[in-house]
Amino acid sequence: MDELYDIIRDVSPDLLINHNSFEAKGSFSLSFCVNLCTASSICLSAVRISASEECHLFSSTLHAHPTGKETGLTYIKKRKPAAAKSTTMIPEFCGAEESSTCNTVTSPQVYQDCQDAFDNGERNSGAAYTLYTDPESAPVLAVCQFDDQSGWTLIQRRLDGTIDFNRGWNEYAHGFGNPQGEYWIGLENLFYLTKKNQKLSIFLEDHESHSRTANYSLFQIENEESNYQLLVSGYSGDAGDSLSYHHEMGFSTFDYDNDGHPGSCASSFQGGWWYDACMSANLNGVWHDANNAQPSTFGVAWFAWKSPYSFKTVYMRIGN
Ligand SMILES: [Ca+2]
Repeated sequence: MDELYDIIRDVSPDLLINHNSFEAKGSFSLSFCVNLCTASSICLSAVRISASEECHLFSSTLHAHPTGKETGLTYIKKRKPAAAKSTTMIPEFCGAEESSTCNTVTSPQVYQDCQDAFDNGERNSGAAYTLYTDPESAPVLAVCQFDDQSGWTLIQRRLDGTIDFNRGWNEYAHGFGNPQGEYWIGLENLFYLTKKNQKLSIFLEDHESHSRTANYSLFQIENEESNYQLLVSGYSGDAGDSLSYHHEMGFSTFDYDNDGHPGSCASSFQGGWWYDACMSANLNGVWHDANNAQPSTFGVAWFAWKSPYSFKTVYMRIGN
C-alpha cells in the first residue's frame, strides 16, 4: 500500500509528457481505491477487481470503459464537479452507458477537514477521508479520528519506521507516506487547515506501552513565504511542554536551513522540523526500535517526558 501511494504522489506531470499513461496497482478496498484516485491529481480513472481486491489506477480515461464481459469490476472515472467552486476533478462512477456488469458505487464525500466530516455525520473513526483543504489545490487523503463532540484531522504519525522521514523541503511541503500508516500531511495543507483556529493534540507512547499527551489550545502554520512558521501556545497535558521551545521558528529540512543554529539541525538529526538550536521535540526524527530506544541522535524525541529517548508511537492531530 505504501508503495502505491508513493507512486501516485511521486509521478510528476513532466513524466506524463513522455509516458502519457501510467498504471499503478495494489490491493485495496473499493472505497480506498476510489479515494486514492480522487487524491491523485494524475489519476483519471481506476478499475477495481473484486475477486483479487486489485486496484488499478490510470493517468488516462481509456481504461475506465469496459469492453469485455468481465464481472466483478468497478470502473471509476473522473469528471469536473458540477458546482464550479473547484477546478479539481472528482470521481464519477460507472453509469448507464457502461456495461451491465458494472457495480455501482457511491461517490466519496469530500470535506474541508475532519470537523467538517463530523458535522456531516461521519463517524468512522480511523478511516481515511478525502479532504479539500483549499478549493484551488489538489485534495489530500487524511485519517479522521472522531470522539463524541468533534472530528480530529491526523496530520502526522509514526508507528514502525517503514517510512523515511529524512526528506527535503518539497516533500515536507506537499506531504508523504501513507495516511493509514506513517504519514506527514504536508506543510501546505497545514497552512490551509490552520487558517481557522485549531487545537493541537500530540499522543506519545514509549516502547513499554506507557502513553501521555501534550495539548495546545492554539496551533497555526504560516505560509511558505514565512517558511511555514510555527505558532503554538496554551499547553496542557501530562507529557510536558516540548513544543513551545519551537514557537515562531520556520520549518527546516536538510536542503533548506531556517533554524537558529550555526549548523544544520535537520542534517544532524535527520528530519524536517521547526528547529531552533536545535530542539526540545523532534517528532519527525529517525524512528528506533525498543533495542535502540536511547539513540545518540535522539530519534523521535520529546525531551519534556524523557531524554535521550526515541518514542515508539506518535501522532499529531488538529481540531476545533
Ligand atoms: Ca543553521
